[in-house]
Amino acid sequence: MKVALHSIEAILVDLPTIRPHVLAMATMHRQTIVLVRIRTDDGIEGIGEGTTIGGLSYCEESAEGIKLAIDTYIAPLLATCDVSRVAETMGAIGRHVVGNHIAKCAVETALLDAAGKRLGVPVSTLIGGGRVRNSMPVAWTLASGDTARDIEEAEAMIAARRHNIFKLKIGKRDVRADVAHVAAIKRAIGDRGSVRVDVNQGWDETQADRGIALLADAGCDLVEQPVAKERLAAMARLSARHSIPLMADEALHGPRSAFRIAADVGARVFALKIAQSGGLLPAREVASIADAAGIGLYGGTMLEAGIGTAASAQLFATLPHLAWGTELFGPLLLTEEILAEPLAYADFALRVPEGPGLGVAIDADKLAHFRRDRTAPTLHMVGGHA
Ligand code: MUC
Ligand code: MG
Repeated sequence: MKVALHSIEAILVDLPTIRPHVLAMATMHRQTIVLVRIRTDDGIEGIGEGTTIGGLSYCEESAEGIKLAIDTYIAPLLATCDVSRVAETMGAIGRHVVGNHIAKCAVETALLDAAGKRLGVPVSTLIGGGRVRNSMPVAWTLASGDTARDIEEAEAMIAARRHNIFKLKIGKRDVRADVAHVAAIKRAIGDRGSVRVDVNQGWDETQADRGIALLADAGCDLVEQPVAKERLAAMARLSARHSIPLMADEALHGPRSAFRIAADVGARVFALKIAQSGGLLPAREVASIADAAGIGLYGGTMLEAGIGTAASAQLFATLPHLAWGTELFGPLLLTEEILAEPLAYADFALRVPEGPGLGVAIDADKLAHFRRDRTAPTLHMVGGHA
């Protein structure tokens, strides 16, 4: 029986970060999530999240643009679909909306959450034939902008048994200063943890050649997106020249880009992100391409809050290989918890929620307090009913 859309809301929610998060392209003091709430005419509510980083400095989508794409273009398309048929619905959206992967991911997540609740199964069962793991390692990003503070933070994380994989944000200062920062942190942590870096496209090929060689000497395990995302040939040359694995992040936008990078041997590891891929279903295709090409997988984040993090975990729980673990720490970077019951982090890992759909629920009071449109909410009704 066809299930029609009853209503959809895309809500901007501004949440402060626990400290400034310093990336090559932006310093974050807060995170804005786009929370999507879909109600279907069989009385089910599905939730999703679309989140990007640093306004428009990280990619082509901003939080405000994601909301606009959903309200103006995707909501009317959803009104014509059987929304219980998630792949078909996303196919219809894909024929009319190019790009806008984060907006599509938010909507697809809400549809999958509703579908899982309708059938009484977790999203992992719906999309991946069930789980191969119930928990997964979670890295922490050291990005306070200060070496001593980063070391203190890493020590506290190891002592609390919360994280022992650390991703360092570099690419903003000159190569030598960045490498000295990484080397100091690796010296302090030693064999108690893995140190990796994310250059966020900050280097040209010559800087990358120098930087990667020095990072390998400093004991760094992985180098993420050293050069601009379009520089696939440079990534391939760097990958061939250096033994330290390179990871593609911003260069990955779903299966087609994954296929191209895999064919060009442009990376030995993929940062798999549901948002950048355009949803959990296309992200699963990216994972299959990686597996077929012998490329390792790392479960990436766009620093989503609890809903997007739970959605990512539902997918990552189904992947046969997840050699590099994940970085699903987004909710821990925020001062406020938007979920009624927070995700469980312990023993260096995140537990995948168990219940139907995403297995998480929103804290209504927190949402009411932190939504940007506190005074005038926008709810799109289909067919005029309440
Ligand atoms: C990125 O580029 O990977 C993920 C973790 C983090 O600290 O920043 C993000 C974005
Ligand atoms: Mg990255």
